[in-house]
Amino acid sequence: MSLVNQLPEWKALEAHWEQMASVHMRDLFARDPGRAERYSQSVAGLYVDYSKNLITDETLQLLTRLAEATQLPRWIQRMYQGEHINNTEDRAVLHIALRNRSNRPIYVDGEDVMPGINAELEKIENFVTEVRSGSWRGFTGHSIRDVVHIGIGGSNLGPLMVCEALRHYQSEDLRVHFVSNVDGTHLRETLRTLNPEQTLFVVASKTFTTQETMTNANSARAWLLAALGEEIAVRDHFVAVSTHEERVRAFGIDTKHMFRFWDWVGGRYSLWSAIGLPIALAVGMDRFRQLLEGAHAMDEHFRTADLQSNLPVRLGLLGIWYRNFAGAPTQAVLPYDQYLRYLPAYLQQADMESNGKYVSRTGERLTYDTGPVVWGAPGTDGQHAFFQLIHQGTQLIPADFIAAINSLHPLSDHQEKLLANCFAQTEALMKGRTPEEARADMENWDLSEAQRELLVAHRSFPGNRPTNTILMERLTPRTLGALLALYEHRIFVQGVIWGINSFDQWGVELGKELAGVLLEEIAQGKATEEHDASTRALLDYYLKHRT
Ligand code: G6Q
Repeated sequence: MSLVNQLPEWKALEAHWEQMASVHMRDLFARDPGRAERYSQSVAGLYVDYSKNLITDETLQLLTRLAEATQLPRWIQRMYQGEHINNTEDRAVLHIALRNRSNRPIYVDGEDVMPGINAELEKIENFVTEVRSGSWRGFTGHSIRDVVHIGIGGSNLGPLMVCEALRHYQSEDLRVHFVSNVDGTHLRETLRTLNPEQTLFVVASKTFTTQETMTNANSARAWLLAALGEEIAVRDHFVAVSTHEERVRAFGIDTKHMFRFWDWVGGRYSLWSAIGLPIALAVGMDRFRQLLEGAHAMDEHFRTADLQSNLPVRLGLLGIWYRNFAGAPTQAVLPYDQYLRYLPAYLQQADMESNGKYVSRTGERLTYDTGPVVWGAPGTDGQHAFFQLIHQGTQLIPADFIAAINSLHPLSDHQEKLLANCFAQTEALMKGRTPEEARADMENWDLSEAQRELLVAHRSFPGNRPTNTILMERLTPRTLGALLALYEHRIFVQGVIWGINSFDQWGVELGKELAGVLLEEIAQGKATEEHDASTRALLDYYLKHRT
Protein backbone atom coordinates (compact mmCIF):
# COMPACT_ATOMS: atom_id res chain seq x y z
CA MET A 1 0.00 0.00 0.00
CA SER A 2 1.32 3.47 -0.78
CA LEU A 3 1.72 5.83 2.13
CA VAL A 4 -1.00 8.39 2.66
CA ASN A 5 1.27 11.33 1.84
CA GLN A 6 1.60 10.00 -1.71
CA LEU A 7 -2.13 10.36 -2.36
CA PRO A 8 -3.40 13.27 -4.47
CA GLU A 9 -5.84 14.10 -1.62
CA TRP A 10 -2.85 14.69 0.68
CA LYS A 11 -1.08 16.86 -1.89
CA ALA A 12 -4.27 18.88 -2.31
CA LEU A 13 -4.27 19.56 1.42
CA GLU A 14 -0.62 20.60 1.33
CA ALA A 15 -1.43 23.12 -1.37
CA HIS A 16 -4.47 24.28 0.57
CA TRP A 17 -2.39 24.87 3.71
CA GLU A 18 -0.16 27.19 1.67
CA GLN A 19 -3.20 29.39 1.16
CA MET A 20 -4.65 29.00 4.64
CA ALA A 21 -1.42 29.79 6.48
CA SER A 22 -1.90 33.47 5.79
CA VAL A 23 -5.63 33.57 6.58
CA HIS A 24 -6.79 34.88 9.96
CA MET A 25 -9.78 33.40 11.76
CA ARG A 26 -10.93 36.90 12.68
CA ASP A 27 -11.55 37.51 8.98
CA LEU A 28 -13.22 34.16 8.52
CA PHE A 29 -15.66 35.02 11.31
CA ALA A 30 -16.20 38.55 9.98
CA ARG A 31 -16.99 37.28 6.48
CA ASP A 32 -19.25 34.42 7.49
CA PRO A 33 -22.02 35.03 10.04
CA GLY A 34 -23.16 31.40 9.84
CA ARG A 35 -19.76 29.99 10.75
CA ALA A 36 -20.35 29.20 14.45
CA GLU A 37 -23.62 27.47 13.67
CA ARG A 38 -22.29 25.53 10.72
CA TYR A 39 -19.19 24.37 12.55
CA SER A 40 -20.81 23.10 15.71
CA GLN A 41 -22.72 19.97 16.52
CA SER A 42 -24.65 18.27 19.33
CA VAL A 43 -24.11 14.56 19.77
CA ALA A 44 -24.93 12.25 22.71
CA GLY A 45 -25.31 15.12 25.19
CA LEU A 46 -22.18 16.96 24.05
CA TYR A 47 -22.20 20.29 22.26
CA VAL A 48 -19.01 20.75 20.28
CA ASP A 49 -18.02 24.06 18.73
CA TYR A 50 -15.14 23.63 16.29
CA SER A 51 -15.63 26.95 14.52
CA LYS A 52 -12.49 28.45 16.08
CA ASN A 53 -10.30 26.39 13.78
CA LEU A 54 -8.27 27.57 10.85
CA ILE A 55 -10.63 25.99 8.34
CA THR A 56 -13.11 26.81 5.61
CA ASP A 57 -15.71 24.67 3.87
CA GLU A 58 -13.02 23.80 1.36
CA THR A 59 -10.68 22.58 4.12
CA LEU A 60 -13.36 20.29 5.47
CA GLN A 61 -14.14 19.00 2.00
CA LEU A 62 -10.50 18.23 1.30
CA LEU A 63 -10.08 16.53 4.67
CA THR A 64 -13.19 14.44 4.07
CA ARG A 65 -11.80 13.39 0.70
CA LEU A 66 -8.65 12.25 2.44
CA ALA A 67 -10.77 10.16 4.82
CA GLU A 68 -12.55 8.62 1.85
CA ALA A 69 -9.28 7.93 0.07
CA THR A 70 -8.00 6.01 3.10
CA GLN A 71 -11.28 4.06 3.22
CA LEU A 72 -12.19 5.24 6.68
CA PRO A 73 -15.84 4.07 6.46
CA ARG A 74 -14.65 0.57 5.63
CA TRP A 75 -12.25 0.58 8.58
CA ILE A 76 -15.02 1.67 10.94
CA GLN A 77 -17.10 -1.20 9.66
CA ARG A 78 -14.24 -3.63 10.07
CA MET A 79 -13.80 -2.64 13.71
CA TYR A 80 -17.51 -3.02 14.47
CA GLN A 81 -17.61 -6.38 12.70
CA GLY A 82 -14.93 -7.83 14.92
CA GLU A 83 -12.28 -8.24 12.23
CA HIS A 84 -8.72 -8.65 13.45
CA ILE A 85 -7.71 -5.06 12.75
CA ASN A 86 -4.98 -5.24 15.39
CA ASN A 87 -2.85 -7.06 12.83
CA THR A 88 0.42 -7.35 14.76
CA GLU A 89 -1.29 -9.16 17.63
CA ASP A 90 -3.88 -10.79 15.36
CA ARG A 91 -6.78 -9.54 17.48
CA ALA A 92 -10.15 -7.88 17.03
CA VAL A 93 -10.66 -4.47 18.65
CA LEU A 94 -13.99 -4.43 20.37
CA HIS A 95 -14.24 -2.01 23.28
CA ILE A 96 -17.45 -0.91 21.52
CA ALA A 97 -18.93 -4.36 22.28
CA LEU A 98 -18.41 -3.85 26.02
CA ARG A 99 -20.88 -0.97 25.94
CA ASN A 100 -23.17 -2.30 23.22
CA ARG A 101 -26.36 -1.58 25.14
CA SER A 102 -28.48 -2.46 22.11
CA ASN A 103 -27.23 -6.01 22.54
CA ARG A 104 -26.96 -6.38 18.76
CA PRO A 105 -24.86 -9.50 18.16
CA ILE A 106 -21.17 -8.80 17.52
CA TYR A 107 -19.11 -11.68 16.20
CA VAL A 108 -15.46 -12.47 16.72
CA ASP A 109 -14.28 -15.49 14.76
CA GLY A 110 -17.86 -16.59 14.28
CA GLU A 111 -18.90 -16.31 17.93
CA ASP A 112 -21.28 -13.68 19.31
CA VAL A 113 -19.43 -11.97 22.16
CA MET A 114 -22.51 -10.36 23.70
CA PRO A 115 -23.68 -13.27 25.91
CA GLY A 116 -20.21 -13.43 27.52
CA ILE A 117 -20.15 -9.67 28.09
CA ASN A 118 -23.62 -9.69 29.62
CA ALA A 119 -22.78 -12.60 31.89
CA GLU A 120 -19.68 -10.80 33.14
CA LEU A 121 -21.66 -7.62 33.76
CA GLU A 122 -24.11 -9.62 35.83
CA LYS A 123 -21.29 -11.14 37.83
CA ILE A 124 -19.88 -7.65 38.44
CA GLU A 125 -23.31 -6.45 39.51
CA ASN A 126 -23.75 -9.25 42.06
CA PHE A 127 -20.35 -8.61 43.52
CA VAL A 128 -20.83 -4.84 43.64
CA THR A 129 -24.18 -5.26 45.36
CA GLU A 130 -22.64 -7.56 47.96
CA VAL A 131 -19.77 -5.21 48.74
CA ARG A 132 -21.83 -2.03 48.75
CA SER A 133 -24.61 -3.51 50.86
CA GLY A 134 -22.12 -4.76 53.42
CA SER A 135 -23.01 -8.41 52.93
CA TRP A 136 -19.53 -9.24 51.62
CA ARG A 137 -17.54 -9.92 54.76
CA GLY A 138 -13.83 -9.88 55.35
CA PHE A 139 -12.03 -12.77 57.08
CA THR A 140 -12.91 -11.49 60.54
CA GLY A 141 -16.55 -10.84 59.69
CA HIS A 142 -16.36 -7.10 59.04
CA SER A 143 -17.85 -5.39 56.01
CA ILE A 144 -15.59 -3.61 53.50
CA ARG A 145 -14.76 0.04 54.01
CA ASP A 146 -11.85 0.54 51.58
CA VAL A 147 -11.14 -0.85 48.14
CA VAL A 148 -7.55 -0.72 46.86
CA HIS A 149 -7.24 -1.16 43.11
CA ILE A 150 -3.80 -2.38 42.10
CA GLY A 151 -2.93 -2.05 38.41
CA ILE A 152 -0.85 0.07 36.06
CA GLY A 153 -1.14 1.76 32.65
CA GLY A 154 -4.34 0.74 30.95
CA SER A 155 -5.33 -1.26 34.01
CA ASN A 156 -5.16 1.86 36.18
CA LEU A 157 -5.54 5.18 34.39
CA GLY A 158 -9.10 4.63 33.10
CA PRO A 159 -10.72 3.60 36.40
CA LEU A 160 -8.66 6.19 38.28
CA MET A 161 -9.76 8.99 35.97
CA VAL A 162 -13.42 7.94 35.93
CA CYS A 163 -13.61 7.46 39.72
CA GLU A 164 -12.27 10.98 40.16
CA ALA A 165 -14.58 12.36 37.46
CA LEU A 166 -17.59 10.78 39.18
CA ARG A 167 -16.49 11.42 42.75
CA HIS A 168 -19.65 13.45 43.28
CA TYR A 169 -21.72 10.28 42.77
CA GLN A 170 -19.68 8.11 45.12
CA SER A 171 -20.94 6.51 48.25
CA GLU A 172 -19.45 7.90 51.47
CA ASP A 173 -19.29 4.41 52.95
CA LEU A 174 -16.84 2.91 50.51
CA ARG A 175 -13.58 4.60 49.62
CA VAL A 176 -11.68 3.60 46.51
CA HIS A 177 -7.89 3.97 46.29
CA PHE A 178 -5.45 3.30 43.46
CA VAL A 179 -1.92 1.97 43.64
CA SER A 180 0.09 1.80 40.43
CA ASN A 181 3.67 2.88 41.07
CA VAL A 182 6.15 0.18 42.06
CA ASP A 183 7.78 2.84 44.22
CA GLY A 184 6.92 1.37 47.63
CA THR A 185 5.82 4.82 48.74
CA HIS A 186 2.61 4.51 46.76
CA LEU A 187 1.43 1.34 48.49
CA ARG A 188 2.73 2.36 51.91
CA GLU A 189 1.07 5.78 51.84
CA THR A 190 -2.18 4.25 50.64
CA LEU A 191 -2.31 1.54 53.29
CA ARG A 192 -1.13 3.77 56.12
CA THR A 193 -4.59 4.60 57.46
CA LEU A 194 -6.45 1.48 56.31
CA ASN A 195 -7.71 -1.36 58.45
CA PRO A 196 -6.82 -4.74 56.89
CA GLU A 197 -9.99 -6.29 58.27
CA GLN A 198 -12.08 -3.89 56.19
CA THR A 199 -9.94 -3.64 53.07
CA LEU A 200 -10.54 -5.35 49.74
CA PHE A 201 -7.86 -5.50 47.04
CA VAL A 202 -8.67 -5.64 43.35
CA VAL A 203 -5.64 -6.87 41.42
CA ALA A 204 -6.16 -5.75 37.84
CA SER A 205 -3.82 -7.03 35.18
CA LYS A 206 -4.71 -8.33 31.76
CA THR A 207 -1.63 -10.55 31.67
CA PHE A 208 -1.24 -11.01 35.45
CA THR A 209 2.53 -10.84 35.00
CA THR A 210 3.19 -7.09 34.99
CA GLN A 211 6.10 -6.55 37.37
CA GLU A 212 4.80 -3.41 39.09
CA THR A 213 1.32 -4.78 39.66
CA MET A 214 2.41 -8.19 40.88
CA THR A 215 4.99 -6.63 43.21
CA ASN A 216 2.37 -4.33 44.72
CA ALA A 217 -0.12 -7.20 44.94
CA ASN A 218 2.40 -9.42 46.75
CA SER A 219 3.28 -6.67 49.23
CA ALA A 220 -0.41 -5.96 49.79
CA ARG A 221 -0.92 -9.65 50.53
CA ALA A 222 1.98 -9.62 52.98
CA TRP A 223 0.45 -6.57 54.71
CA LEU A 224 -2.87 -8.34 55.00
CA LEU A 225 -1.39 -11.59 56.26
CA ALA A 226 0.77 -9.78 58.80
CA ALA A 227 -2.45 -8.52 60.35
CA LEU A 228 -4.80 -11.44 59.82
CA GLY A 229 -2.35 -14.29 60.18
CA GLU A 230 -3.83 -16.98 58.01
CA GLU A 231 -3.21 -17.56 54.30
CA ILE A 232 -6.84 -18.36 53.78
CA ALA A 233 -7.74 -14.71 54.55
CA VAL A 234 -6.56 -13.83 51.03
CA ARG A 235 -9.75 -15.42 49.72
CA ASP A 236 -11.95 -12.82 51.43
CA HIS A 237 -9.81 -9.78 50.71
CA PHE A 238 -8.53 -10.21 47.16
CA VAL A 239 -10.33 -10.33 43.84
CA ALA A 240 -8.74 -10.27 40.40
CA VAL A 241 -9.50 -8.81 37.00
CA SER A 242 -7.59 -10.57 34.28
CA THR A 243 -7.65 -12.63 31.11
CA HIS A 244 -5.41 -15.28 32.69
CA GLU A 245 -7.11 -17.75 35.03
CA GLU A 246 -4.14 -19.97 35.90
CA ARG A 247 -1.96 -17.09 37.03
CA VAL A 248 -4.79 -15.71 39.16
CA ARG A 249 -5.18 -19.10 40.84
CA ALA A 250 -1.44 -19.38 41.40
CA PHE A 251 -1.51 -16.06 43.26
CA GLY A 252 -4.02 -17.59 45.68
CA ILE A 253 -7.13 -15.78 44.51
CA ASP A 254 -10.22 -17.92 44.29
CA THR A 255 -11.19 -17.92 40.59
CA LYS A 256 -14.82 -17.56 41.73
CA HIS A 257 -13.68 -14.04 42.54
CA MET A 258 -12.01 -13.45 39.22
CA PHE A 259 -13.56 -11.11 36.69
CA ARG A 260 -12.72 -11.76 33.08
CA PHE A 261 -12.24 -9.81 29.95
CA TRP A 262 -10.95 -10.72 26.56
CA ASP A 263 -7.87 -10.31 24.40
CA TRP A 264 -9.83 -8.05 22.05
CA VAL A 265 -9.97 -5.40 24.79
CA GLY A 266 -6.81 -3.28 24.68
CA GLY A 267 -5.50 -2.15 28.07
CA ARG A 268 -6.04 1.55 27.38
CA TYR A 269 -9.57 0.81 26.13
CA SER A 270 -10.52 -1.43 29.03
CA LEU A 271 -12.28 0.75 31.58
CA TRP A 272 -15.59 -0.43 30.10
CA SER A 273 -14.80 -4.04 31.02
CA ALA A 274 -14.30 -5.60 34.45
CA ILE A 275 -11.24 -3.34 34.70
CA GLY A 276 -13.90 -0.75 35.56
CA LEU A 277 -14.83 -2.73 38.68
CA PRO A 278 -13.69 0.03 41.07
CA ILE A 279 -15.90 2.46 39.16
CA ALA A 280 -18.93 0.23 39.71
CA LEU A 281 -17.93 -0.24 43.36
CA ALA A 282 -17.57 3.49 43.83
CA VAL A 283 -20.69 4.79 42.07
CA GLY A 284 -22.90 1.71 41.87
CA MET A 285 -23.91 -0.52 39.00
CA ASP A 286 -26.70 1.72 37.66
CA ARG A 287 -24.27 4.55 37.12
CA PHE A 288 -21.67 2.23 35.64
CA ARG A 289 -24.31 1.17 33.12
CA GLN A 290 -25.10 4.85 32.43
CA LEU A 291 -21.43 5.37 31.65
CA LEU A 292 -21.66 2.52 29.14
CA GLU A 293 -24.87 3.99 27.71
CA GLY A 294 -23.25 7.37 27.11
CA ALA A 295 -20.37 5.71 25.28
CA HIS A 296 -22.80 3.56 23.30
CA ALA A 297 -24.69 6.65 22.11
CA MET A 298 -21.41 8.03 20.73
CA ASP A 299 -20.51 4.62 19.26
CA GLU A 300 -23.80 4.52 17.38
CA HIS A 301 -23.23 8.01 16.05
CA PHE A 302 -19.73 7.06 14.93
CA ARG A 303 -20.98 3.87 13.27
CA THR A 304 -23.91 5.41 11.41
CA ALA A 305 -23.24 9.10 10.67
CA ASP A 306 -21.76 9.96 7.30
CA LEU A 307 -18.27 11.39 7.20
CA GLN A 308 -19.47 15.00 6.91
CA SER A 309 -21.56 14.91 10.07
CA ASN A 310 -19.51 12.43 12.05
CA LEU A 311 -18.10 14.19 15.09
CA PRO A 312 -15.17 11.87 15.92
CA VAL A 313 -14.26 11.95 12.22
CA ARG A 314 -14.39 15.76 12.16
CA LEU A 315 -12.24 16.12 15.24
CA GLY A 316 -9.83 13.44 14.04
CA LEU A 317 -9.41 15.18 10.70
CA LEU A 318 -8.83 18.52 12.39
CA GLY A 319 -6.04 16.87 14.34
CA ILE A 320 -4.52 15.63 11.08
CA TRP A 321 -4.81 19.13 9.61
CA TYR A 322 -2.72 20.64 12.38
CA ARG A 323 -0.29 17.77 12.87
CA ASN A 324 0.60 17.13 9.24
CA PHE A 325 -0.10 20.34 7.37
CA ALA A 326 0.41 23.05 9.99
CA GLY A 327 3.20 21.06 11.69
CA ALA A 328 1.81 21.29 15.23
CA PRO A 329 3.77 18.86 17.43
CA THR A 330 1.44 18.82 20.44
CA GLN A 331 -2.22 18.88 21.37
CA ALA A 332 -3.49 20.37 24.63
CA VAL A 333 -6.48 19.07 26.59
CA LEU A 334 -7.83 21.66 29.00
CA PRO A 335 -10.78 20.60 31.14
CA TYR A 336 -12.49 23.48 32.90
CA ASP A 337 -13.72 21.08 35.53
CA GLN A 338 -11.85 19.97 38.63
CA TYR A 339 -13.39 16.50 38.49
CA LEU A 340 -11.77 15.99 35.08
CA ARG A 341 -8.30 16.63 36.40
CA TYR A 342 -6.99 13.21 35.38
CA LEU A 343 -8.47 13.41 31.90
CA PRO A 344 -5.31 14.83 30.27
CA ALA A 345 -3.18 12.01 31.71
CA TYR A 346 -5.71 9.42 30.61
CA LEU A 347 -5.92 10.81 27.08
CA GLN A 348 -2.17 11.08 26.99
CA GLN A 349 -1.93 7.32 27.30
CA ALA A 350 -4.92 6.61 25.04
CA ASP A 351 -3.57 8.78 22.25
CA MET A 352 0.20 8.50 22.56
CA GLU A 353 0.28 4.74 23.09
CA SER A 354 -2.16 4.23 20.22
CA ASN A 355 -0.72 6.58 17.64
CA GLY A 356 2.91 6.85 18.69
CA LYS A 357 4.02 4.68 15.76
CA TYR A 358 6.64 5.17 13.07
CA VAL A 359 5.84 2.28 10.74
CA SER A 360 2.68 1.62 8.78
CA ARG A 361 0.48 -1.34 9.58
CA THR A 362 2.25 -3.20 6.77
CA GLY A 363 5.68 -2.33 8.12
CA GLU A 364 6.86 0.56 5.93
CA ARG A 365 8.78 3.38 7.54
CA LEU A 366 6.54 6.46 7.55
CA THR A 367 7.65 9.70 5.95
CA TYR A 368 5.20 11.93 7.83
CA ASP A 369 4.37 12.65 11.44
CA THR A 370 1.88 10.62 13.47
CA GLY A 371 0.54 11.09 17.02
CA PRO A 372 1.19 14.44 18.69
CA VAL A 373 2.34 14.86 22.27
CA VAL A 374 -0.88 15.14 24.27
CA TRP A 375 -0.74 17.15 27.45
CA GLY A 376 -2.80 19.45 29.61
CA ALA A 377 -4.15 20.36 33.04
CA PRO A 378 -7.37 21.81 34.37
CA GLY A 379 -8.24 25.39 33.62
CA THR A 380 -8.25 27.82 35.30
CA ASP A 381 -4.96 26.76 36.91
CA GLY A 382 -3.30 26.34 33.52
CA GLN A 383 -4.14 29.94 32.65
CA HIS A 384 -1.85 31.09 35.43
CA ALA A 385 0.94 28.86 34.22
CA PHE A 386 1.52 27.46 30.74
CA PHE A 387 -1.16 29.31 28.76
CA GLN A 388 1.40 32.00 28.09
CA LEU A 389 3.13 29.71 25.63
CA ILE A 390 -0.13 28.84 23.90
CA HIS A 391 -0.88 32.56 23.46
CA GLN A 392 2.52 33.91 22.57
CA GLY A 393 4.92 31.00 22.07
CA THR A 394 6.44 30.16 18.72
CA GLN A 395 4.55 26.88 18.26
CA LEU A 396 1.01 26.32 17.16
CA ILE A 397 -0.79 24.34 19.87
CA PRO A 398 -4.33 23.23 19.08
CA ALA A 399 -6.30 22.97 22.30
CA ASP A 400 -9.54 21.35 23.44
CA PHE A 401 -11.52 23.22 26.10
CA ILE A 402 -13.97 21.01 27.98
CA ALA A 403 -16.58 22.25 30.44
CA ALA A 404 -19.87 21.40 32.10
CA ILE A 405 -22.47 24.17 31.95
CA ASN A 406 -23.90 23.44 35.38
CA SER A 407 -21.69 22.79 38.35
CA LEU A 408 -22.21 19.82 40.64
CA HIS A 409 -21.33 22.25 43.43
CA PRO A 410 -23.11 25.53 42.80
CA LEU A 411 -21.27 27.99 44.99
CA SER A 412 -21.98 31.72 44.69
CA ASP A 413 -20.69 32.78 41.26
CA HIS A 414 -17.85 30.25 40.92
CA GLN A 415 -19.33 28.56 37.87
CA GLU A 416 -19.97 31.85 36.06
CA LYS A 417 -16.36 32.78 36.61
CA LEU A 418 -15.11 29.38 35.48
CA LEU A 419 -17.03 29.53 32.22
CA ALA A 420 -16.27 33.19 31.62
CA ASN A 421 -12.60 32.28 31.79
CA CYS A 422 -13.04 29.29 29.51
CA PHE A 423 -14.85 31.25 26.80
CA ALA A 424 -12.57 34.27 27.18
CA GLN A 425 -9.52 32.13 26.57
CA THR A 426 -10.79 30.58 23.36
CA GLU A 427 -11.83 34.01 22.14
CA ALA A 428 -8.47 35.55 22.96
CA LEU A 429 -6.60 32.65 21.38
CA MET A 430 -8.62 33.08 18.22
CA LYS A 431 -8.64 36.88 17.98
CA GLY A 432 -5.32 37.80 19.49
CA ARG A 433 -4.59 41.51 19.87
CA THR A 434 -3.35 43.58 16.95
CA PRO A 435 -0.61 46.23 17.40
CA GLU A 436 -3.29 48.89 16.76
CA GLU A 437 -5.43 47.50 19.55
CA ALA A 438 -2.44 47.29 21.86
CA ARG A 439 -1.60 50.92 21.06
CA ALA A 440 -5.17 52.07 21.65
CA ASP A 441 -5.23 50.19 24.93
CA MET A 442 -2.24 52.24 26.17
CA GLU A 443 -3.48 55.54 24.82
CA ASN A 444 -3.60 57.28 28.19
CA TRP A 445 -0.45 55.78 29.60
CA ASP A 446 2.36 58.14 30.34
CA LEU A 447 5.05 56.68 28.07
CA SER A 448 7.71 57.85 25.71
CA GLU A 449 7.17 56.84 22.09
CA ALA A 450 10.01 54.30 22.27
CA GLN A 451 8.61 52.73 25.46
CA ARG A 452 5.16 52.62 23.90
CA GLU A 453 6.40 50.81 20.79
CA LEU A 454 8.38 48.36 22.87
CA LEU A 455 5.26 47.51 24.84
CA VAL A 456 3.17 47.30 21.69
CA ALA A 457 5.49 44.54 20.47
CA HIS A 458 5.14 42.65 23.74
CA ARG A 459 1.45 43.28 24.27
CA SER A 460 0.37 42.18 20.78
CA PHE A 461 -0.89 38.64 20.29
CA PRO A 462 -0.97 36.96 16.91
CA GLY A 463 -4.14 34.99 17.74
CA ASN A 464 -5.28 32.48 15.12
CA ARG A 465 -4.71 29.71 17.66
CA PRO A 466 -7.17 26.89 17.08
CA THR A 467 -9.47 25.52 19.76
CA ASN A 468 -12.43 23.16 20.08
CA THR A 469 -14.92 23.77 22.86
CA ILE A 470 -16.78 20.76 24.22
CA LEU A 471 -19.71 21.50 26.52
CA MET A 472 -22.03 19.21 28.41
CA GLU A 473 -25.03 20.22 30.45
CA ARG A 474 -23.64 18.55 33.54
CA LEU A 475 -20.88 16.05 34.25
CA THR A 476 -22.77 12.76 34.62
CA PRO A 477 -21.81 9.13 33.98
CA ARG A 478 -23.61 9.42 30.63
CA THR A 479 -21.95 12.58 29.39
CA LEU A 480 -18.59 11.31 30.59
CA GLY A 481 -19.08 8.05 28.68
CA ALA A 482 -19.90 9.96 25.51
CA LEU A 483 -16.88 12.24 25.95
CA LEU A 484 -14.45 9.35 26.37
CA ALA A 485 -15.86 7.45 23.40
CA LEU A 486 -15.55 10.61 21.31
CA TYR A 487 -11.83 10.72 22.05
CA GLU A 488 -11.34 6.99 21.52
CA HIS A 489 -12.87 7.18 18.06
CA ARG A 490 -10.97 10.32 17.18
CA ILE A 491 -7.76 8.43 17.93
CA PHE A 492 -8.91 5.54 15.71
CA VAL A 493 -9.77 7.91 12.85
CA GLN A 494 -6.29 9.39 12.96
CA GLY A 495 -4.66 5.96 13.08
CA VAL A 496 -6.59 4.93 9.96
CA ILE A 497 -5.57 8.07 8.08
CA TRP A 498 -1.93 7.55 9.05
CA GLY A 499 -2.17 3.89 8.04
CA ILE A 500 -0.90 2.62 11.41
CA ASN A 501 -2.04 0.01 13.91
CA SER A 502 -3.40 2.04 16.84
CA PHE A 503 -3.94 -1.04 18.99
CA ASP A 504 -0.54 -2.53 19.70
CA GLN A 505 2.18 -1.11 22.01
CA TRP A 506 5.56 -2.68 21.38
CA GLY A 507 7.33 0.20 23.11
CA VAL A 508 5.51 -0.63 26.35
CA GLU A 509 6.40 -4.31 25.94
CA LEU A 510 10.08 -3.37 25.50
CA GLY A 511 10.04 -1.52 28.81
CA LYS A 512 8.66 -4.62 30.51
CA GLU A 513 11.49 -6.81 29.09
CA LEU A 514 14.36 -4.44 29.84
CA ALA A 515 13.49 -3.86 33.48
CA GLY A 516 13.57 -7.63 34.04
CA VAL A 517 17.16 -7.92 32.81
CA LEU A 518 18.41 -5.08 35.01
CA LEU A 519 16.56 -6.35 38.03
CA GLU A 520 18.44 -9.64 37.74
CA GLU A 521 21.78 -7.79 37.77
CA ILE A 522 20.74 -5.68 40.73
CA ALA A 523 19.89 -8.88 42.56
CA GLN A 524 23.38 -10.26 41.70
CA GLY A 525 24.92 -6.94 42.81
CA LYS A 526 26.87 -6.62 39.55
CA ALA A 527 26.40 -4.88 36.21
CA THR A 528 27.36 -6.95 33.17
CA GLU A 529 29.43 -5.77 30.23
CA GLU A 530 26.32 -5.99 28.04
CA HIS A 531 25.29 -2.41 28.77
CA ASP A 532 26.45 0.88 27.36
CA ALA A 533 28.92 2.81 29.52
CA SER A 534 26.28 5.21 30.85
CA THR A 535 23.89 2.47 32.00
CA ARG A 536 26.76 0.52 33.55
CA ALA A 537 27.95 3.60 35.42
CA LEU A 538 24.43 4.31 36.69
CA LEU A 539 24.07 0.73 37.90
CA ASP A 540 27.48 0.81 39.57
CA TYR A 541 26.67 4.13 41.24
CA TYR A 542 23.39 2.74 42.49
CA LEU A 543 24.93 -0.48 43.79
CA LYS A 544 27.69 1.45 45.56
CA HIS A 545 25.41 3.94 47.27
CA ARG A 546 22.41 1.86 48.22
CA THR A 547 22.09 1.16 51.87
C1 G6Q B 1 -2.30 -0.43 27.45
C2 G6Q B 1 -0.96 -1.01 27.59
C3 G6Q B 1 -0.39 -0.95 28.98
C4 G6Q B 1 -0.97 -2.02 29.92
C5 G6Q B 1 -0.13 -2.07 31.19
C6 G6Q B 1 -0.66 -3.07 32.18
O1 G6Q B 1 -2.93 -0.44 26.42
O2 G6Q B 1 -0.94 -2.27 27.06
O3 G6Q B 1 -0.54 0.31 29.55
O4 G6Q B 1 -2.29 -1.73 30.22
O5 G6Q B 1 1.19 -2.37 30.86
O6 G6Q B 1 -0.71 -4.36 31.64
P1 G6Q B 1 -1.47 -5.51 32.37
O7 G6Q B 1 -2.92 -5.19 32.42
O8 G6Q B 1 -1.21 -6.77 31.58
O9 G6Q B 1 -0.90 -5.59 33.76
